[in-house]
Order: sequence, then C-alpha cells, then structure tokens
Amino acid sequence: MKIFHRAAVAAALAVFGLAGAPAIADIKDYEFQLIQSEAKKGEATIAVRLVNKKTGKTVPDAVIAAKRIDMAPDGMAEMATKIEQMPSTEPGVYRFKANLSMEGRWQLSLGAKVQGETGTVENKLVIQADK
Ligand SMILES: [Cu+2]
Repeated sequence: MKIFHRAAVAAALAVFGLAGAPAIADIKDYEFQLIQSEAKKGEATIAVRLVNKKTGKTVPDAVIAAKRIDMAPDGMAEMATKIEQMPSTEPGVYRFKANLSMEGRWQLSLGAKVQGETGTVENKLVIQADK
C-alpha cells in the first residue's frame, strides 16, 4: 500500500510538473527598480529597470500601461505632476520625464504588461527630490 501511495504521488508530481512547465515565470516575479532614488527638484528624468527576480535579468519590451507620479509619501496624494515616457536607451530600462516641482518624496506608480505573461506588473517606487 505504501509503495502504491508513493507511486501515485510521484505520478501526480510528474503530471503537475508537465502541466506547469510552460508557466516558468509568474507576473509576481517581475519588479521595477529605480536606478536612482534621488533627483533634483524640477525637470527630472527617472529611470527604472524591469527585472525578473527569478533570473536576475532585465526585461525589455514591456508595455507601460499605467503611470502616475504624486507626493503621496509626504501626505500630498492629490499633488500629481505630468509624467511622460521617454525612449529607452538600454534594453530593460524604462525612462520617464516628470517635473518634480517640490522638494520631498514623490511616488512613482507603474503598471506594465510583460510579453508572454498574463496580468500586470504593478509597483510603487519612492524618489526623493532635493534642491
Ligand atoms: Cu507637494
């Protein structure tokens, strides 16, 4: 009986292994990381890297579906500023232009679609703007 049980478990694992094979990565494995968490007050270029945490590799060709920058970390969530995506200069690095009109902490919220993955990568990153 024990042997039979063990075989059944092994068979089940094999089936799951096969069924799960194409889904090597999960949308939760991806993360945006700031290249620099500090910026000067005023017109700023913000660069983020999209990383697959499992492989440690950067991920090019993601589509930025949502972006917002506001001062939520300093209690000014309503204080949003215009943010524009800029052309990438390095694969896996996404760049944005924003006018950080006030000193303090700005929160960059990003949503992105990754090629071949279902769901959306969503991250909130904090940038410190100084004089
Ligand atoms: Cu503010």
